Amino acid sequence: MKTRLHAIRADITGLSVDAVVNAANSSLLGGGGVDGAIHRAAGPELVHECRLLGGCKTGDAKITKGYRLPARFIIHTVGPVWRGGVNGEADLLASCYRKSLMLANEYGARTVAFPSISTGIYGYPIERAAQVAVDAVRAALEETSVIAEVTFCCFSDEDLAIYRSVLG
Ligand code: AR6
Repeated sequence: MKTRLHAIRADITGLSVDAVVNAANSSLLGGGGVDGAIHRAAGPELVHECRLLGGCKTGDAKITKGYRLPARFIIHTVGPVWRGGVNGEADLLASCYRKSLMLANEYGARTVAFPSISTGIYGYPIERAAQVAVDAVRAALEETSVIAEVTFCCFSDEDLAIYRSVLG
């Protein structure tokens, strides 16, 4: 099966996909950026479930229900903080995409949307992050069977142009 990869500009909280990915922090208890938007839109029950998860390591991912989102699941992953690129950032970022897709596959999510992990508050340069994201998703899809569509959900036209050029 050939999985469709595409990039759009949208607010990820409104997407009708099986799973949306959240760019969280290791507490999993909410924050700013896309994390704050997802928690606000999903409602207060989300943080109750997150409290039971015991946090999440950088590069790892955990799954919850989607609550008031159109998405059935939220996959919470913790991207690396950019520290110049020589501290394992690319491997950790790739791991976020890979672990998120493995969880989506395990839970039967056919359609998955990612925000541009680490490129906001965590400072990862967008061009580099987009290349890591696309490469990691393509590689992980070799090991999944149920995922039919992956959406890169960009928040600005500039980010969208970069993702589209990386996707080719
Ligand atoms: N839909 C899609 N993308 C969004 C949305 C949205 N509603 N809101 C923001 N973005 P960031 P990070 C984009 O900062 O860099 C939080 O406090 C945003 O423009 O959300 O991984 C967490 O709790 C950018 O392109 O995540 C962590 O502490 C992308 O989402 C920390 O921020 C990621 O930006 C994580 O930082």
